[in-house]
Amino acid sequence: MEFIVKKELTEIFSRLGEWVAQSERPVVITHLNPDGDAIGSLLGLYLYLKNSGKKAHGMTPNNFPAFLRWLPSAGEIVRYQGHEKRARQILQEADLLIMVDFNDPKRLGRLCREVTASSVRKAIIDHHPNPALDAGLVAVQEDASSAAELVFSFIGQTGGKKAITPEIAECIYTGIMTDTGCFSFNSSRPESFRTVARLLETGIDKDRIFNKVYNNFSVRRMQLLGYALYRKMKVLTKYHSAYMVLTLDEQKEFGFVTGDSEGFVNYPLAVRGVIFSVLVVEKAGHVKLSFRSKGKFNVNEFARKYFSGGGHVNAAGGESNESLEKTVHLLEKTISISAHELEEAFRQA
Ligand SMILES: [Mn+2]
Repeated sequence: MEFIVKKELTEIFSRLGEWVAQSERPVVITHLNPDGDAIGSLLGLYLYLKNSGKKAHGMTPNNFPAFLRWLPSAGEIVRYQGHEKRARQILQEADLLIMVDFNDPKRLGRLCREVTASSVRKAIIDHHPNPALDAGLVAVQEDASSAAELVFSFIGQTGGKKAITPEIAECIYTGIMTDTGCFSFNSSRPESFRTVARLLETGIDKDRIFNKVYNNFSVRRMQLLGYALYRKMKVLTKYHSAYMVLTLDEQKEFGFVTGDSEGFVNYPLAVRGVIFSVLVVEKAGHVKLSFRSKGKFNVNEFARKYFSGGGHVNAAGGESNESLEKTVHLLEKTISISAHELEEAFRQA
């Protein structure tokens, strides 16, 4: 089996391979509010380390959505929030920290202090631009479909074909599938499909994975989606944009649990003429925003500039500490400021 990665990345991976060989207690860590790529990358790498005889751990800052809990060994992930004492102990005993699917310490939430205070070796495997986390080894490839694809390259390069077990393949496939919206964006590199082909060769059932992740709504969640689209979607035709706002009261009404609004932001992009979509979710004490676009409109820049966030060209997140009302006002204003870029992107779409 051949693994094609950028040359610099091959070198970083071989050094990381040495670090892993020297490590007895590695910990794999991912970001706050983990998505499919975060959990898929974490578990894929965690399982590989465990299979290599390490006393490995996987750690998240907080809980992750129910549609990812079926993944192999998901129950072994240590959640920092609510299990601080145990997490701290694990971090104190660790001799290597590998961060996956993020490269900004802000994305660690309260776990940030523990990670930055640790003096052990740190490495990053990620596909987000502008690394801002202090680490000895930084394996970032921006044009990779997902962090999971890079984890696959690392395992393949270090452990060879046999190291990719069907369990690891399921985790990595989930990461690639979710971060590309089922291969509808971030997935134009032929190498991503070669990776998928190799994952399928391990015998995994990709249709089963799709059903576990996407055809897994609770009745209330499906009704919330219907409500959001019918009652809450605001289309700004002039700006080729649309947004939806979910208040805390509305979330309560629909028995909202973590992950329930996952993917909602993609739906307005299916409307003809809409190239920019925003989902605004009120949280206790702050407001969370998700951004998606079609084509050239850069939501990474938009999120960075106005909502202290970031991500990729077509998918990003951000937040606001203003009230919901003020946040929505700011959103409308920033959309109108971006009229020229939106118009350009619309014309090219
Ligand atoms: Mn990702």
